Amino acid sequence: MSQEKKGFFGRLVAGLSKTRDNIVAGIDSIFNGFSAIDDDFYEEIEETLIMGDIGIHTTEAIIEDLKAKVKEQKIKEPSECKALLIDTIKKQMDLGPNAYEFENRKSVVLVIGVNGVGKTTSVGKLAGQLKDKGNKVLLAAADTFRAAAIEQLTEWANRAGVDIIAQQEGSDPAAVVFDAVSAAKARNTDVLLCDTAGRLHNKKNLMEELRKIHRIIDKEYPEAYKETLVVLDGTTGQNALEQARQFREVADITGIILTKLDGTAKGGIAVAIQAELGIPVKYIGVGEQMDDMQKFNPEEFVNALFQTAEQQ
Ligand SMILES: Nc1nc2c(ncn2[C@@H]2O[C@H](COP(=O)(O)OP(=O)(O)OP(=O)(O)O)[C@@H](O)[C@H]2O)c(=O)[nH]1
Ligand SMILES: [Mg+2]
Repeated sequence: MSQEKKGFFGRLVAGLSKTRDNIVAGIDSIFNGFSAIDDDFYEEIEETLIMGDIGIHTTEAIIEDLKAKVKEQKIKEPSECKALLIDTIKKQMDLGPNAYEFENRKSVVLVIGVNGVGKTTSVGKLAGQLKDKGNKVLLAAADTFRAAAIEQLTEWANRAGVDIIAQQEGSDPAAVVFDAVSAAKARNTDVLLCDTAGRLHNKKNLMEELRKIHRIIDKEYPEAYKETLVVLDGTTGQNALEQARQFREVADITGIILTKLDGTAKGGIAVAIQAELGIPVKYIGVGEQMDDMQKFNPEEFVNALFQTAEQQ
């Protein structure tokens, strides 16, 4: 295993330690503690997955799939079910082939989400990482609700070494996006990343504003590839799922950035989001620094969650 990979994996595992303690310790004791595959065995697995925030519907689907495989492969030993369970979850989390297409095209990435989930931080991290890969990146400070929001994004732009388009506090966010799109076209920018507000006077205003921003991008930059990422705070568990549902009503969400997995017992929510909403988790945040965001790798994530022996 390369040094780089080991570093990432180590961090991922460390970041998910609480999740692991909750889910995996439970799962392991079930796989080792039962001598027969019976209803009690399945019930215990079900309960453990739900406790780990994988969600009722998703858990039921996982259990059904597991039961079918056990029957089909005539498995008798509870311990043999662990690999099957892991495979089932990995299959649910598949990202599809075009998950990161926006990196290779002239694109606009809109980053949305409720307040405090980590939008601005994620935009900053993404800007730095895309720039390092040779992309020409521009930021749009479309959260004009507070002056501090613009300052915070400006700091990230400096850290990442990319340009930013901003206006003063209280200006129309759609106008900022309009300016940013013009600048992106004029400067031959590869990726335009738009930070947005998470809090307005009420939720209706927020959703209206996002619709308006979408319209501007569609009208002024129809040739751009569009990516809309919803940021969800991994520590909020099932609430995060509900937020994703609400944002889906105003935008064609193409992916999720799941943040704060470094301090949560609820990483299982990633599985639930993918399975219940069909929206892929594309990035995970595991800290506050530039390189504390990683592309989501279902294989590694599920292995980290269950800490299978091969990673030791
Ligand atoms: N531990 C940890 N903290 C994070 C992560 N992502 C963001 N944060 C922190 O969460 C806090 C909120 O992050 P912001 O990026 O300001 O969130 P936001 O969604 O832009 O917030 P508003 O603009 O107020 O809606 C900051 O203190 C970040 O440093 C993460 O992956 N892990
Ligand atoms: Mg912000």
